[in-house]
Amino acid sequence: MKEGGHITLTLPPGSAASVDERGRKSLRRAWNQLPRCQRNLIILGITGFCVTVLLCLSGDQLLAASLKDADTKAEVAPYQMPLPNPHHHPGVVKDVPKDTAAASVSVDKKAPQAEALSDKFNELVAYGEANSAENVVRLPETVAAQGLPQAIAMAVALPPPDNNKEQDNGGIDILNNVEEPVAQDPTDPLSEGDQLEQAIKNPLTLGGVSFKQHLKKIKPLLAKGQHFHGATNERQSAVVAAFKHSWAGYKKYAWGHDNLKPISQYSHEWFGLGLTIIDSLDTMYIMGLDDEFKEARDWVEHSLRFDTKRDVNLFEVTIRVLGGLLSAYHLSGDTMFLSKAAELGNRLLPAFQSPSNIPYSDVNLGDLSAHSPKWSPDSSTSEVTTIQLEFRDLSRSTNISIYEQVAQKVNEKVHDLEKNHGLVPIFINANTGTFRNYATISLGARGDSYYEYLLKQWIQTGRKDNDNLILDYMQAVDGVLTQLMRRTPREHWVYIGELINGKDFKPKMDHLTCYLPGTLILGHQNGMPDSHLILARDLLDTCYQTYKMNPTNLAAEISYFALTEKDDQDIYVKPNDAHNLLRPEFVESLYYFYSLTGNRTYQDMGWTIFQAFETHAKVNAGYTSMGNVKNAQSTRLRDLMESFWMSETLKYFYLLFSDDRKEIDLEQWVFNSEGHPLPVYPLKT
Ligand code: DMJ
Repeated sequence: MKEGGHITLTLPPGSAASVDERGRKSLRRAWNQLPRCQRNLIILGITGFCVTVLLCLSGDQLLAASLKDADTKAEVAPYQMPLPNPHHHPGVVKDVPKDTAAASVSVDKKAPQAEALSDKFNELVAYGEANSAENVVRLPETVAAQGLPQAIAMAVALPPPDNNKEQDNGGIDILNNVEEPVAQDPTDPLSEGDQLEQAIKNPLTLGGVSFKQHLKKIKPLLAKGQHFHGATNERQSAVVAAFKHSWAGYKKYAWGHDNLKPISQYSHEWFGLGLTIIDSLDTMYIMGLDDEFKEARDWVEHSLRFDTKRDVNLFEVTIRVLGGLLSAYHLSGDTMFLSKAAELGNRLLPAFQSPSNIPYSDVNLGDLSAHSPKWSPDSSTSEVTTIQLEFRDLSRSTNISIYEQVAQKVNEKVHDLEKNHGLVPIFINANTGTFRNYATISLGARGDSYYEYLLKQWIQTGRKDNDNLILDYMQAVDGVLTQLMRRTPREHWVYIGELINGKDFKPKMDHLTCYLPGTLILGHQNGMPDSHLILARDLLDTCYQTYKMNPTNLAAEISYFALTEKDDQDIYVKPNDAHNLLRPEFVESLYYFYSLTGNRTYQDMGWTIFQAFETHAKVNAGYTSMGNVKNAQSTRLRDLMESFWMSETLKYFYLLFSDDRKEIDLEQWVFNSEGHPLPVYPLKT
């Protein structure tokens, strides 16, 4: 029955009838004349033949046949370019998709969707060509906001071609789409691990090209720079004078070193990164100290080196150096600072190569390795959660995603961990990614800025509804209110205690915790409940009292609070805790209260404290830490001027005394934990 692929029906002799010769009538007559059994046999034969043919064809051929059939009838749909796997297809975007895509989407000019898609695609291809660095994934806000299909967005974010290598399309004919591309994660054009490796191996590059080349590509994204008018009143001028005095001592005795020892008139080295210069940059810019800013800027450009083989602390270097450089960049618009920040960001990345995504605490910037602290297997919780503002800003400023990605993973990891009413233990292990069992819970040392950065990151990223950051923040403040907040028995001072071993209440509060009123009022300004504001106000009063209660009008590092009336005093300081390191936290909170309410009482409170520093901390070569704030006649000068004095304490004094309480607009800027303002970004849709 089957001959050369043609089908022939053989009818009984004598009754054979050809369709061509006799027409339908005679064929039907002949068929009817056949005996019934013969007709049945013929039907059976035809059916059997058809079944055999069907069984011989493959499923694919059948589907192709049916689709081909459908194609000829249906309107042609716009062609979606297949997504090549960037690991197997270097350079395919640059060489292939523009024309292919354009041709493909214009297959049917009548389809309205196709034209719109074509426009968007071409727009993106143009953007992709201008930003062909390997790990660029972020789209310009305007484009991203249009909700463009991610598949197409990804196509333009693929690696640039390596002209020295032959094109390897992995056997897939993209032009003819003969084989399905390998499915890929649309958020990961290069793979995070590869991006990380690339940045670490080449710390002087961004996205595989030199800083200069990369910055040229992202020119439209670069910061424009801000203008400040300088001091406008006596109090501000007094702060500027204090800054100049500090700067002069540092310049004379410690230039290029981390800190000044103003008593011995010598330098103090910690990381060997000129911390005081970098921490002071934005303060000088805001104060309008142009000459000082210029000499600091030139030192950063010509003398700051990150390639020394020395361990540094990830958190400290991130908030002081990375934050300081980024802030200087945003305020001045000088891209030299951004290049330096990018190099530092690359050199800090080894910290994130841990099994858990929780970073190691220590990084060697020269040999590009990282490890846990020498004294413990654990990192401090506040340290690993107080790097995100800076790493995110580095990503958004450079349009290179890896920094934000690694920092965001820490957020996610910590979010998933079990907490005590939203409160976190102060130690976390970078290898296991878990909190240390029975670790203390505190809003002071090692815990403080975890809570600060939940709120500030949420503000930095445009205040998304129901974001984990703000949900965790609200839960944590509830935990503070229910688990840690107490009042003293007589004078009812509100304070925040600690939970030793995660459970036993201790009525101890670090001065560090006095950042909290400022953070709480900032949160309230951004929609948090009134209970936060009430706590903020009460705690601010207590913090002020920790200054006013001492004859120096300066606060001690740690204060204790009475639990019962048996204690002599409601607030007291133990001899070993009576030192003052020129810390900023209370002045910082006063600044937020003034900036957000306009109430000048906070300025007066700050002025009292500023004068106390003038009286007790000022020495010939600068300002110094003290050993004892409880005795105005014997403060026991300690001989260290930490860089946060110029980065934070003096900056917050200066802004607190400003006639313009929005000299830095808190709607547009968010201060990092070291007092460096960074821009607030619009919400990504
Ligand atoms: C600063 O380095 C930062 O404010 C940090 O978050 C906490 N400690 C000091 C200032 O006290």
